[in-house]
Amino acid sequence: MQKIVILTGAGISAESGLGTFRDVGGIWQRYRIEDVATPEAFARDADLVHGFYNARRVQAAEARPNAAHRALARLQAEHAGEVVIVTQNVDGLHEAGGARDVIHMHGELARALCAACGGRWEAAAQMSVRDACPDCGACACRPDVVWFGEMPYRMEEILSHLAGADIFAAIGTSGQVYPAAGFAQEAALAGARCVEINLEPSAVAGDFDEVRQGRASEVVPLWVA
Ligand code: BV8
Repeated sequence: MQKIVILTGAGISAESGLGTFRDVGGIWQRYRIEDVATPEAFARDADLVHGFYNARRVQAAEARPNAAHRALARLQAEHAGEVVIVTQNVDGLHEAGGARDVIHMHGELARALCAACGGRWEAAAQMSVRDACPDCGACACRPDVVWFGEMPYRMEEILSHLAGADIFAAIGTSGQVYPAAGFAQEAALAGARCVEINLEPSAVAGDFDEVRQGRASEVVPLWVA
């Protein structure tokens, strides 16, 4: 069995009703990254940042996985140990669709992080910086997501998977955020065949051997079959 590494972005959750970032009307057209998705923003106005993530956490909790999430879970189940899902998404829809061991390189809305001691715990639906850390008691909690200027999680592990990939697929991502946008080149260096599945060609479509255009819930089940 060939090793398959899959990177997903906001586009795979779009049909589950969760907003993407850079499409028309996207999140970054309604909020400025500098106001809600950097450590400096959090230091400046923790309540504004928590409000931004609290609203998304409620939305994500109400969302349901779509056929694309379920198709990737089937692929994983049919090829135990050979299919790695890396997601830029902070929702839990891959797990809700049956996927296992998902690598959340940009963190998870469902997790809280203590900025004082590094403790992590399950986030309440509505979080505030005044919530006391269950480990150290400090009131310094933040969403456990990776902001711009912060190192994404589990990068060594991800790069190791890419180095051994036979197939790399990027699904529902605009290819505008690094290091994720550079993964196709990493995989190609290892000799992997790279496939992009997206509504429109991404900013790095040229890094792929094949580009399949369409909605994830339609194209991914066909690609997995
Ligand atoms: C890092 C947080 C280094 C959680 C996100 C200056 C200072 C510091 C860093 C930089 C800098 N300049 C550049 C950088 C690097 C920076 C970067 O890449 N910036 C870009 C904007 C140029 N990257 C970073 O800062 C990263 N860290 O470099 O650290 C370092 C080194 C050492 C030590 C310390 C640090 C961190 C990046 C992570 C930032 N956090 N999210 C959250 O709020 O969610 S990233 C943000 O964009 C989103 O969260 C998302 O995860 C990510 C990618 O977006 P996409 O998922 O691709 O979504 P998008 O809307 O863009 O595209 C959706 C696509 O789907 C579209 O193409 C659309 O056509 C398609 N689609 C829509 N519907 C469908 C569909 N496809 C199929 N079916 C459909 N139905």
